Amino acid sequence: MKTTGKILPLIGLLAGFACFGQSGGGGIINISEYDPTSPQNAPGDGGRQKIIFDTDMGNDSDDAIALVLLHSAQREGSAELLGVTVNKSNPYAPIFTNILNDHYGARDVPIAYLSGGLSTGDGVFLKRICEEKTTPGGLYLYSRRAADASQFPDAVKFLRSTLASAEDKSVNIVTVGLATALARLLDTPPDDISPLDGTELMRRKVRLVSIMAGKFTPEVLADPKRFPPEWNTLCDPASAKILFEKCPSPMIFGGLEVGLALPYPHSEIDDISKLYGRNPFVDAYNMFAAHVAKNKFKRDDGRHDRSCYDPASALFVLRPDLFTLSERGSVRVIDDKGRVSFTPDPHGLHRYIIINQDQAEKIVGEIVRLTKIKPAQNLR
Ligand SMILES: [Ca+2]
Repeated sequence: MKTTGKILPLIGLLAGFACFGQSGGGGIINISEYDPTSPQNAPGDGGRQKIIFDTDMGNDSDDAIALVLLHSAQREGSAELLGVTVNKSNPYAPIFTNILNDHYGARDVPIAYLSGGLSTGDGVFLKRICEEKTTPGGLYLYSRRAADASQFPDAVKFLRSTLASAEDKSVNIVTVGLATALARLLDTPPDDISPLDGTELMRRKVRLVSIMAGKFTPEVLADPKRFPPEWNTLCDPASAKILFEKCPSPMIFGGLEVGLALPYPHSEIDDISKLYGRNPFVDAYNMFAAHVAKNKFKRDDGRHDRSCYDPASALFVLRPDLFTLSERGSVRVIDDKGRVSFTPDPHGLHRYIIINQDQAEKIVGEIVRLTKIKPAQNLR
């Protein structure tokens, strides 16, 4: 079951809310004091943040929320999406990503695919949406450029080439799935794409890694082995360990508790559906909500306000002013189940996100605003 890691730990939900209102004892620092990328902190190119979105698209619907958010931000001018790397090794995952890109007017945004990864299932909605036809035996309901996953370039080569051609410290990586692709990137040697190895490429080119991974409530931090691991690190703990230990770039961790505090109202999805008609993002949300309602809450009404784990990490790059960060430190994978620890360290490259109720409401408001902007497909 692909969703249990995010859904099951109700204790994480309670702990997540319990962390609201922290302000001092743990060395909490406001974003205004956080400047890991100085003097490169100010985005170039007219304020547009260059972003690579690294996703396990299909394991949850919040990856789709995050990608739609980034497409809207690109249309508004605050983001430039350099590409999407799909780290879920199911052939429908890049095709669904292709469908979303096309529907939101981002046909030119490259998609790359990681084969041989550890997450391979069809998930709740990938195959259903990708295979839906307008009539039996007719055309696909949602257009796509690619007929199959073999048409997408390799994710690790794509990461190397995209970073190699980027300006120094200009690229934000939003990674919201398994760490497999980034771990493989870090271990790449120099090649015909770049004389730099993967670690050096990241050191030179990456401004920030905004990652959805781990749990950082006071209770979990005090004794992480008492709690189940978070889904992304659970799925590929070996790659998470490599990424956390070797990544030379600042990393901002959005823990499970952050997403749990950010429910995307199902009523807003109903609005989008009424406004714009059939939409692959709406379909994914509704199918996953029905799945959670039935399997987690034993209800058949299909209603569930999906948690915004991944959208939080995407929005952080664009609107860091909406978030608060922990002190600096070091996040480490501490066992083969993907549990993580955080050790304060004034020279550490890692911080985790902390939000209070007021911040949560503002963050949800901004996520909803961006994802309700009219899809390009519906402008025709
Ligand atoms: Ca994800």
